[in-house]
Amino acid sequence: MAYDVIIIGAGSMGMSASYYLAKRGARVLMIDRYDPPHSEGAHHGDTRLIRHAYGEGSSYVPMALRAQELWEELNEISDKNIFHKTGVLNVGTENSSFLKNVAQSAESYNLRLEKLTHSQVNDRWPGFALHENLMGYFEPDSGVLMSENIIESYKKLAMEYEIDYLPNTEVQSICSDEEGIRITFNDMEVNASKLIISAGKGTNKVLSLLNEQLPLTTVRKTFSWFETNEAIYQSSEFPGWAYDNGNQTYYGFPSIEGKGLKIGRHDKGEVVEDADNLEEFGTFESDQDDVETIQSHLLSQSHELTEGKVCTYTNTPDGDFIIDHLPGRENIIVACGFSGHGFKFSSVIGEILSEIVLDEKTKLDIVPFRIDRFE
Ligand code: PYC
Repeated sequence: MAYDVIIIGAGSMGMSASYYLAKRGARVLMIDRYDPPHSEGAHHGDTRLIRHAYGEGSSYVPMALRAQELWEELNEISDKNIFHKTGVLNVGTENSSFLKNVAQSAESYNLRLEKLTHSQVNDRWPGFALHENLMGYFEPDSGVLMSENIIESYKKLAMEYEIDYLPNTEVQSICSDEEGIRITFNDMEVNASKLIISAGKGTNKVLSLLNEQLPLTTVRKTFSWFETNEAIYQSSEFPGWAYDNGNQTYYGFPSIEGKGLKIGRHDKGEVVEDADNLEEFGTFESDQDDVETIQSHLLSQSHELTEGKVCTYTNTPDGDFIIDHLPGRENIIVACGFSGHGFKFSSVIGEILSEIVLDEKTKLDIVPFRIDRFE
């Protein structure tokens, strides 16, 4: 059978693309070497933040706002919980470039944003104990996405549109020419007009089948949960948060459905050569020390660690994404290098990938994500 599109990689971006393409009538084959959601990539650990007043730069705001609309649509049609509107508190020193970007993003796009001193933060959320050199910008309309529920929901919806899905399958070869795409796996060959490669940390391994490589670095990251039953840390009372002091970046979540507070470090991490064999949580002293230190720095109470996990970021040299045709191969589209801040956009990136595959002009600007910026 010939497909309109084959998607290699059924993580957050590939799964969402499969849904938006199938919904629009495309014949889709999706292949993954695991069966997402799983713990081998970048989408596990229950939760991710969505921030609208974007500290990484205001050019991301239109994407964040469209992503939010699509999350709300998914919330309506899924039988799972997709989004908790907890709000997000962005914390830092007043002159940090992250907070300046947050304020600039809100001003440029007329977003609701409250500027708070450290004591206003501590009075409003007794779970915080910010030092006086810190301040906060609270965005009330953003919050927490349930990442694994999202992957399961897109998968169920895409299957209802009768995509073909091959989990636990490794692609053996890819051939692309003016006739289209041919791939082999398990000694079978299938054809398609287009190919999306959205294989996360496995992207360069897939690209090596085409003798291509992109400037991607895989980094081992950790995140942890801390025990708390206190009302002040539950999602009805406590927001998601992002902290940037210019040297260190952390993020955190309220306790959702009794799971405890979740905290992770966004900067640092170990560059890995073999991304399929990560050292387990606790291998490095910093795995535990980092998040314990930040608790005592930002929160009014420290809590006991109950669980820690590892995941990977696939980083580009500039921290911005790659969403583009592979140079010289108009029928291959690559979506990768989400650099630890992509999940919140996965709904809109799925929509964008569907527009590219269907030869439409994308509604949002994806020029900043072109591959030729690295030349
Ligand atoms: O981009 O907000 C974010 C984020 C949270 C956890 C990892 N990245």
